[in-house]
Amino acid sequence: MNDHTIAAATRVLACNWRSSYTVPAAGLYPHQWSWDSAFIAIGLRHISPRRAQQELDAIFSAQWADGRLPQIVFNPRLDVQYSPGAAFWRSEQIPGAPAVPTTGLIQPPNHAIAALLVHQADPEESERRGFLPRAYRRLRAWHGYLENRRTGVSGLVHVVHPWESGMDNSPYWDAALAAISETFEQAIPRPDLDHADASHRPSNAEYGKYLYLAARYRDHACDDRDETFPFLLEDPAVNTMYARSELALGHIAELIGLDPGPHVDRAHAVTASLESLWSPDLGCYVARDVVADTKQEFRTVSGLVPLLIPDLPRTEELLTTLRSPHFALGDVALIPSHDLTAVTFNDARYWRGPSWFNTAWLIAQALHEHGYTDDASRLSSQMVNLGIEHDFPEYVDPRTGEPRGTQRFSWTAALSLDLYKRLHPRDGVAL
Ligand code: 2M8
Repeated sequence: MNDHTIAAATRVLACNWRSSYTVPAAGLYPHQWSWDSAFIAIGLRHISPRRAQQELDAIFSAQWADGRLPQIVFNPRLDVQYSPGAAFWRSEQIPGAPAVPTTGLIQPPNHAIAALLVHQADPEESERRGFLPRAYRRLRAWHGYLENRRTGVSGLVHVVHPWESGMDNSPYWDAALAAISETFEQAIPRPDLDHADASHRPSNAEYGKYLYLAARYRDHACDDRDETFPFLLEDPAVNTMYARSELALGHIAELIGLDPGPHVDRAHAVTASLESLWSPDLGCYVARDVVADTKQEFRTVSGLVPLLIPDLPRTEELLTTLRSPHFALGDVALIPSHDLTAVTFNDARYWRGPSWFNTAWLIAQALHEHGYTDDASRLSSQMVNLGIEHDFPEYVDPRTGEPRGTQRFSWTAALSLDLYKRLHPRDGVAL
């Protein structure tokens, strides 16, 4: 990447900008997605700290009365272009939903991490616009929702749908979905297949289960007190981002003159609870099915993301797994989303093998913070080079680096830009 290619990343973000937020990709994802926006804001802060604040403000303004930040905020004018859309969710009929149409589901809580970085990019502009106190109120309510409505006896947050993990067709969800005999009975539109190859996307059978679960949640008014909900899983990456975001929220609290203590305590409590997801056989964390009370013994990139927790006792073991033939750090184009040696590995299909730029960013950040600066720099360069070579692909084949899914994908551009700026810190921060 050079200055010319910084311009290319900037162009993707400019083309995907829609007056107050950025769509993940113009055709495939025409609305605002929650965790995408947080990753996008991390890149946008280098171009326009103000736009980065707006990006987060847009998702905050769709917050539900109970504090949840929705997975998707819909642009109702484009409802036929994505499924399931606003007409499926009918959020205007659900008590506590915001004025704008949204889904009732959530996505991983990476927002406080982004808000802190966005503030730090231009503290004066942040102060002028009152960004931090406003963000803090929204984030405290969001984390309150996770603590009060989504945390079980294990002390960990659970997801009620594969979409909530952001890693939609991860093998973690296979057994839980297989145990559900019902499927969605109506026609299942797949406008996604107009924009990406069917072999890169989840299957129709998976979509049947996805829509069944989404409709069931919607029909229970998205109320988390539904005790018979058939899908409840604890995911390592979701809980890591929650713990890490609590640390960021503690930092934000301090910056606005409040007590960081409760946030730091919460981060430590979640970190301690994560231990229950450790798999000694696999050398990484795994998901737990709360309904069946079983661990899902798969190596996925989600199980490595806890590296992002500063005082994690398992750093060395995770690094060994990251360097092993299962993830082959240094020998692959980019870290795969699933174990290269597993029978369930697929080099093209979404979150069952392909390499993603957001997880590579999380791991590069973690490697850097743990002092593995060479590994972090190598990984960052790989990511930046692949991003520019293939016009910012959604994901890539882990071995060849060939692009998969869609292109001109916003978080790929944003996070490549972020790493580039930090690798070449002329006017940015050093990695
Ligand atoms: C993918 O998920 C959406 C549903 O949320 C889809 O396939 O239609 C995932 O990769 C998810 O992590 C991401 O946030 C979303 C938009 O980029 O696309």
